[in-house]
Formats: sequence, structure tokens, C-alpha cells
Amino acid sequence: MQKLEKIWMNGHLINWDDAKIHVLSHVIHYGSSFFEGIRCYNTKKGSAVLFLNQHLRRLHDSAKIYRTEIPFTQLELREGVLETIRANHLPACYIRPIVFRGEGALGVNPFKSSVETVIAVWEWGSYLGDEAMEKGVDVRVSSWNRIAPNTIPALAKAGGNYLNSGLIKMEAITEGFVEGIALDVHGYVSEGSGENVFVVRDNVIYTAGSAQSILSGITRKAVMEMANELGYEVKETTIAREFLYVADEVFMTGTAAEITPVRSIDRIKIGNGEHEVTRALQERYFDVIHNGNDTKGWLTFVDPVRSEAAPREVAAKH
Ligand code: PPE
Repeated sequence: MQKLEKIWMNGHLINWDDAKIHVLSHVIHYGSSFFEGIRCYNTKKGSAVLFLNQHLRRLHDSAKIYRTEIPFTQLELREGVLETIRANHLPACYIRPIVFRGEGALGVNPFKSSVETVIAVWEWGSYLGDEAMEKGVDVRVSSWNRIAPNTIPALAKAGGNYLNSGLIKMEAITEGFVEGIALDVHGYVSEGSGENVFVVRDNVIYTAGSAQSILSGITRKAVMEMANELGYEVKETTIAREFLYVADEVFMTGTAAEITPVRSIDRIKIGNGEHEVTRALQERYFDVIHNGNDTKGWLTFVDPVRSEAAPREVAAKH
């Protein structure tokens, strides 16, 4: 990872190298952290953060599930995110706000440990390989299931959840795949190690529902909205494993993965390889993140002066 200048820690920007914690911090021993992954894009209308409010809301939701009060409001964190991007002078970056239990007392009980809040940014390119977006990725159905309901809450984006994701990912990579799709404990399609999964057949789009142990993806929700606007029927439902193999298209969504086509599952080729529906969705998504054409308030421009100026420039040309 390339070192940058500043990291926001508990309300202040500090030097990258000073953003450290003690080895006896609660989070290291018990996985007690809640985090987000957000992208800032260098759009044609200026640097802009995608779905900033939605991510900060989910961060607060994750903490709430674990009875943790974040000592900063969503508005304060929003400012913190923008300040951290500006301080590191990056036109595009990945943003990682993380809230964790720090020092205080070891032992399972988190209540005795401090709550620390950090915002870091770094440069992060393609998540599933440079050719993934164009050609699609080869994935397998994981031998690991997703976390079971009423064990570790899947709707909370908590550090500990990612032990499960790590098993799915390591197995996939070790066996020559890019990613794994995990089933829920009942054998229905759940999600990838860091992405939601969509299946297309006969122009109907299917995705697992919140009862299938998924993280309720923010990209997932946006894709469902865009699909509806494009006239596709979208169904949140239980999906059988074998339905993946006979799909016309499968694609994965996430902040990091964006909208990535899947070309094979368990070495079975998916559809005709054209990814037509996936392409239509990618096109709309890329128009927002590359061109800055945002009609829904998805983008928060890092530099407000430019974002106000941009629409007038566009308007003047017409
Ligand atoms: N499921 C999981 C398990 C998950 O981690 C992510 C995001 C998603 C679905 C998609 O959610 P959303 O980003 O809101 O559309 N995974 C993040 C972290 C990846 C990592 O390796 O770290 C991400 O995409 O940023």
C-alpha cells in the first residue's frame, strides 16, 4: 500500500505514520470494529464521493446493532471524510471510515473499552483484476457458507464478519478462481466475499434478499433502482445454486467491485458471454462516476465551488 500524508483520528488529522493503536486494543482480540468502504471518483465535473450519506448511515446502523455509540454525528463524519480526501490531495481514492473498540480492558465485554473513530484514504484500482470489468471473472461456489442468521449479524459491516469472507476468498484464489460465491446455511445463493450477486434469466434480474445472510449493499440498491428504470423486473428472492449455471448473465456488485460480470462459475460458462444487461447497467453507473452525470444526488463533490460551476458550464453549451 502506498503511504499517504494524513489520517483522521478521533476528529483530527494526524500524520499517516502516527495513526497507530496498542496491541492490547479490544478490536485486535475480538474483531470489534465497524467499517465502510466508499469510493471517491475523479469525475469530469470534479472529485466526488459516491453514496457518502448512505455509507455513513450504514456505519451508524452497524454500530447500533453492536450497542456502540459513535462519538461523531453523520454530519461530522461527512466533514471528516471530505477533509481527509482534501488533506491527501487525491482526485480519486478509496475511503475507509472505521469505528473500533480500543484500550480499556480485555475480555469479551466491549463496554469497558474506548470507542475510536478513524478515516483513512488510499488509492485502490480494480478490485477483481484489470480485465474483470471488460471480460468478466471466473468464480466458484464456495465450500464455505455465509454466516448463519442469528449468529453474527450479516447486516452489520463488522470486522469479525470478514473472517468468513477471508475463507471464501482464500479458497477461491488457491484453486485458481478470482472470487467465491457463498451459499447461505440453507443452500441458497448469498453473496461473494465482498460483493452482492445478481442473476439474469429471460430479462428478469434476481438477487438474494436480506434473509440470505447478505450485507445489504449500497451498490446493490443502486443497481436495483437503475434496473427498474431501464425497464427490467427485479426480484429479491431465494436463488438455488444450480440457477447460477443456467443463467443468461451473472454479475457482482460492490463499492470496490463496482459492476463486474461473471463469465464462469465452477468452470461452467455463463450464458453467451455478451453480458447485455450487465453492460446496460455498467453504462449508467459509469455515466455517474466517470462523467459526473448525477440526477439522483448520489455524488458529494469534494470541492463545492467546482460542483456548482459544472452544471452551469454544461447548461451554457446547450
Ligand atoms: N457483501 C460484502 C460481504 C461486502 O463486503 C461488500 C462490500 C458488499 C457485499 C457490497 O456492498 P456495497 O459496497 O455497499 O455495495 N465490500 C467492501 C469491502 C471490500 C474489501 O475487500 O475490503 C467494498 O466493496 O468496498
